[in-house]
Amino acid sequence: MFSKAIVRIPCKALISGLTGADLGVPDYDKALQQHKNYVQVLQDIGLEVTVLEADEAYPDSTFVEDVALMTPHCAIITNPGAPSRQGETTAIKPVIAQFYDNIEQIENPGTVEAGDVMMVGSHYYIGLSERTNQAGAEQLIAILEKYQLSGSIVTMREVLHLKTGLGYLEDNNLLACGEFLLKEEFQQYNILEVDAAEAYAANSVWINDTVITPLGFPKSKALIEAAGYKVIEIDVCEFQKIDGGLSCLSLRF
Ligand code: CIR
Repeated sequence: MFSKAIVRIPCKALISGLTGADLGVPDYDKALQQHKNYVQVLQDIGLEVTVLEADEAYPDSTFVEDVALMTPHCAIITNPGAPSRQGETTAIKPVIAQFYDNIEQIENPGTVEAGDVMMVGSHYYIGLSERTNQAGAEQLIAILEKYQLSGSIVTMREVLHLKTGLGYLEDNNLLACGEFLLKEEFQQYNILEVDAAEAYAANSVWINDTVITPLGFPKSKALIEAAGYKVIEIDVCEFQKIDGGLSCLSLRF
């Protein structure tokens, strides 16, 4: 169960955030409103939310999930693989220090973005992506093991981050799409197959028995409801334009 979340208000520079999507430029005012709604939903679910000020130096800084991995025993500040995002870690560290005594750090030449890390109980799957490299994944596994946690590496090639195509919903239920459907290491889970046309909804997030899912993906919503969850839809289409999903917008712990 989670009790807290950290989010960062999108900055105006968000409109020039990194993207591989061909969905146009985000509307900043709409993004701000969507972010407010997102925070409201987290609060309604019962999380105590720390809302950080916008940071104009970093267009993608609203995607706080990527700069830290929060575990029950320690927080790990990552080392983003995207050069334009590397400085984001400096600003998040003092915030996390308010909540954690044990803070670890991924160092060069290792890179990790925590969108590539999926927690399943005390095990952490780490996707090797364009942002997370082998050295970073190995450092992360060594840190996890220091705290009696474990990690393993997942190869991938189709999506930006591991959790772009996967979402663990607890109780052995795993939302999955595309290349992840047939991966050996995930066959032990009850795979909820997200339709390829709704791939964006694979990035849905379990929070204390509620699943938040992006608005506009009815088949995925029905799939998650059929698995027994209460579902709340949130419109995050302005963030989708720059490859951001629901999980990326918060650190939950
Ligand atoms: C980026 O490319 O870094 C941002 N535009 C989107 C980050 C999305 N984060 C995530 O999937 N965890």
